[in-house]
Amino acid sequence: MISTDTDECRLATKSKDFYLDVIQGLRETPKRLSSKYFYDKKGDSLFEAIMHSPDYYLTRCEMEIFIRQAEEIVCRIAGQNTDFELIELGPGNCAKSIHLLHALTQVNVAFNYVPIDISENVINELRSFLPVHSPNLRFNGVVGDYFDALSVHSLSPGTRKVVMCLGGNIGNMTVAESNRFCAKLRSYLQPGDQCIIGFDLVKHPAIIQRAYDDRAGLTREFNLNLLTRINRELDADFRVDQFDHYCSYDPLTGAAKSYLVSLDDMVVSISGDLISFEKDECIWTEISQKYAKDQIHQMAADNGFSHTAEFMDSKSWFMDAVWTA
Ligand code: AVJ
Repeated sequence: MISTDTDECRLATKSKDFYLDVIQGLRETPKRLSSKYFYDKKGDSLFEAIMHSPDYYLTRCEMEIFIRQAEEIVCRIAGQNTDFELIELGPGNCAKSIHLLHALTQVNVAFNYVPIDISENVINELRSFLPVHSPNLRFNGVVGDYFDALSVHSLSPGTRKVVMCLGGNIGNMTVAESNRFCAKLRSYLQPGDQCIIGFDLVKHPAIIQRAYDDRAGLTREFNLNLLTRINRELDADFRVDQFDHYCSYDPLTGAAKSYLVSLDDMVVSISGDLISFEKDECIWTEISQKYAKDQIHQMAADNGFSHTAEFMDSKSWFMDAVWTA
């Protein structure tokens, strides 16, 4: 394997950011770690398992929307009959969007698919999968930060844009952060451009609670894996068996929050920095925000979009909203 200076440099910067985020978060009160660090190799495969878990409904619901309603979604985004660029933020294995891509190739409209992901792995997988699966698809994968990639450089200026953010990824932001994200997204778009955003909807609290504390213990393992990753990549000595997974859903705010609970008083070294934990102290590791339909309509309006269409699964548990700038 050949590794160039820039590769090594990028790697070094990456793990430095990870280290700084971890140390800063654990020095805060209350302590916190960012859910964006869940996704190392083990985390990716645990998340894959979660998506297949009977207790985790989000993926199945959104999949149903894309399987059953792809043609209607296509009407909303390709109706104008102009060429466009279909940009997907965080495409994963593209299992949902592939249905939309197929439906789009059935209608007479030219488009270029641009998956953008921070993970080089994800983009490389798509580079080998897409040409086999959809030989006629024009696509151009981009590795990078969503907004860096969205800035005109990597995209064709003047071409109409449709930006997808599926999977309830927006749920990993607080409501305030989501509003900032939508406002920023809007600032990269021109009137007539669109976005398709996946929102997990409020529902019986017990269903949501179960999704983030599944009976097979996959979410627990997924949450705890963050400590294993910190041990390995940041030379730390967390005793992972001395932490518990805890999730609580608050129906009044729509926030499902996950925590790691320290089971004892302890001191942990992270690359030589010492962090102490009290028995029962919690590290907040994730938010998965749920939305009421009205809140989604309001979020569109507040950030310069009109809420053009909405697509829901048969249980009305998940919504893909189409917004027009
Ligand atoms: C990938 C952000 C949609 O919050 O539901 C799954 C991640 N965390 N189980 C979510 C997750 C715990 C997931 N998203």
